[in-house]
Amino acid sequence: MKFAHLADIHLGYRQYGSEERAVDFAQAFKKAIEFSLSKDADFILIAGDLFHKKSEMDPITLAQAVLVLERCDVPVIAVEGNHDSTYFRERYTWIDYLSSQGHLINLKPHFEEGRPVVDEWDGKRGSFYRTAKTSIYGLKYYGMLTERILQDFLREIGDDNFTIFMSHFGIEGYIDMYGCISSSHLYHFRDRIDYVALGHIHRMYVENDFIFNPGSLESCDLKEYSFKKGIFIVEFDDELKYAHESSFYRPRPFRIVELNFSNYSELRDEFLKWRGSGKEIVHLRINTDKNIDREKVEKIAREVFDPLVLRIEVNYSSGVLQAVNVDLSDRVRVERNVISSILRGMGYEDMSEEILRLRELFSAGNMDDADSLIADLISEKIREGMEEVKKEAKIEVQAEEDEEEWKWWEAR
Ligand SMILES: [Mn+2]
Repeated sequence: MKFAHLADIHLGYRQYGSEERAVDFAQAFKKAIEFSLSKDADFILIAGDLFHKKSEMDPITLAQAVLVLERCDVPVIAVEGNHDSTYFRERYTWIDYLSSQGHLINLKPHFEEGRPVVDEWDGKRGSFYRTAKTSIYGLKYYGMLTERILQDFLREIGDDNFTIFMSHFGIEGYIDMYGCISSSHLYHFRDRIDYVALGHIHRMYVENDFIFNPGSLESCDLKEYSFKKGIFIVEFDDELKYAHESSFYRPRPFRIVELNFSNYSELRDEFLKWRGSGKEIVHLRINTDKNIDREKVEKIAREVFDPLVLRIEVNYSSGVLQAVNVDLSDRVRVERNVISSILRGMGYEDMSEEILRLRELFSAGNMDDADSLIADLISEKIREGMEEVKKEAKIEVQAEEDEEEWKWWEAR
């Protein structure tokens, strides 16, 4: 039995506004699938974030997914990631759409009385799928509720043959990222689960030949450039064998150049030392204590680097501002107290932790995590609001929906 494990494909990501970057993501996906098929995989796993955006689908991105998936003559089994899914709002996702068209199998539980129900894939829905020698259980990303749902879900996993648990969340300790979960929840079920297939963190890691995260294929962010990325090809007969593969493609190169500015001709000489093969994503960090002409810098950089994308960051701080000796932990503590007391005064004390965290994420420029946190907060507030409404009106919303609503997506 052999399978491929992919994650974090991010189709449709026009990084830095570049159409070519969106093509890079699609090419990487195509090559990863072709490679998996060439290795005779019996099935292919996509552990979340096939698409970069939850909505705003365009025909090219959809075609990039469909044209590749169409060529797969083995099952492709997926879960939704934070980029694919909108948590609890019962919305039809693009992964649901691909599933309804037979391009892949989208595993996710449904809920009864707030608990996940783990049932077998029936051709339209389900949260586990059986092949001849393997059971695959899939749980999508549920924001800040993932940890709680995970514990309920794992208890439902049966003790079959080779068992894979696939989901989309980070494990604590690999990267400083919002929403990571302790791996102890998974080890608790090690007697029943043979392979944990994760996505979310865009960097490869393997923990005790049990928890596997392949990393993304391309860099979604400058800081991801040095991460080890690729896919796993996994084989199981009597023992587990695996290889992390990335030889089948070449991610777009990033070039980060940091230097101190003195004059324009020296700048050109410095750039020449850093020149690469062209069509790279070039990120310049220029430290200076005088005003510089950005357009002039850009013109020189374009001539030297012939970049696909050029980004220029100018730091005027050097030599102008002197560092003030402040105890950072003290400053943070004072700031937290001030913000907490303001929020308390405004009746928002229950949200002060989240607001402080948001402030940290914004100041670190970590917009992706800030976006996730905001989406979580909103969905949590909507959920709380819904519960209040239900309590007050004392109506069984669920029963009514079941009878009245036309489930058009089932009418294939
Ligand atoms: Mn991702």
